[in-house]
Amino acid sequence: MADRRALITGVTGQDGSFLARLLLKKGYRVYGLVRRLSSPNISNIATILDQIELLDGDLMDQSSLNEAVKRADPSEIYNLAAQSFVGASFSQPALTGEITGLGALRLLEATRTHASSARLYQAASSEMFGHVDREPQDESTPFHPRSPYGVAKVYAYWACVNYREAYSMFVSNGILFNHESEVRGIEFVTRKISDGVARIATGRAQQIVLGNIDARRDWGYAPDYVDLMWRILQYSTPDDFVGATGESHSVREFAQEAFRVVGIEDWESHVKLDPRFNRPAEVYNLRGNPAKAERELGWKPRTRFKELVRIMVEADMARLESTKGAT
Ligand code: NAP
Ligand code: G4F
Repeated sequence: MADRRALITGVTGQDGSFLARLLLKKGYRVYGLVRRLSSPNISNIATILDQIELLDGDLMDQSSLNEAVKRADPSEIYNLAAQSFVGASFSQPALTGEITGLGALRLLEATRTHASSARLYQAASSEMFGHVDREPQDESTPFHPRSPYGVAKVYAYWACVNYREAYSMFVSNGILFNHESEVRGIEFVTRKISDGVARIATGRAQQIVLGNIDARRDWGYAPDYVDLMWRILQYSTPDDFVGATGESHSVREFAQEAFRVVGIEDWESHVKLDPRFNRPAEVYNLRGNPAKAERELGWKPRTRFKELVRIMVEADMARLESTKGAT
């Protein structure tokens, strides 16, 4: 087997840490791009630090990306780094555009110049569909982004298509719907709920404060989705694929199910609504059609909604149990 070398941007994040483990299992040599922070944020990759090589770099900085690509000399590049929180993109729109949009372009340039035969995966998003005019959404659904984050992802998506067409590079977009896990960032609604429910169940808190609980999302489990990323880069040609479960549920249903896992029935008395968490423009309903990924790549999400909620709530309960006495 040829030397398989992968460079992952965003390796410290949810998806990056699952993908690094998957690629290590497959025998890849794994390089992870990390940006300089005053307090290193490596908890998600702590157990594999001795098996991967970290390279300094930032999607805001072209020369660091050039150096990282040269050093890793990768056969595959996974661009997972982003300012990925939609809520924050409204308060930091230009930063989000720089990292999430132009950052992808900088990585494409580094790849074109220093590793033009590498295959590149771009973490595109169902947020690009935004204000949808049809359901379910698939690869042919028009984009109508509703946030600076969504706008930046649309830019990155088209930059990838352009590099594919202009330079014949192997660049593919995975248009993934929401995927969550026990290491999901605490500001995202699913983890905010699973953590909040665990705190309430263990007597540490009384309430969870949420925004629009009627919003609906197509939620899957992150380990299933990093497998899809890998499959997309093994395909015969560069192409774009939707990754989704095909089911949508409301935030309200997620909360109700999470409270059910810990045996709390009067869940509504523990949920307070606060317009502070509403967005200037909301994406009300997303549901994807993963038929192309299933047909062409043999991919199917394995973890369904109730199982996902249970995994997340039980992980937060276990974490709180192991830190008894702490808040
Ligand atoms: P995440 O947990 O927020 O991870 C984001 C990663 O990007 C972190 O490793 C972060 O590093 C890194 N990063 C941020 N700014 C950077 C910069 N300027 N230079 C270099 N690295 C930077 O996100 P995720 O949920 O794993 O998602 C992975 C990717 O998929 C993202 O691009 C996201 O937009 C996209 N996506 C996610 C979903 C989903 O539901 N999870 C769905 C569709 C698309 P630090 O640790 O230093 O902050
Ligand atoms: O969990 P969220 O913040 O995720 P969102 O906005 O769907 O974005 C995630 O999925 C995208 C894929 O479609 C990714 F591209 C993106 O990087 C990210 O991973 O919010 C989900 C829904 C929204 O409609 C939001 O308005 O939940 C609603 N919500 C209601 N109360 C809340 C809250 N969201 C958050 N974060 N916090 C709340 O209190």
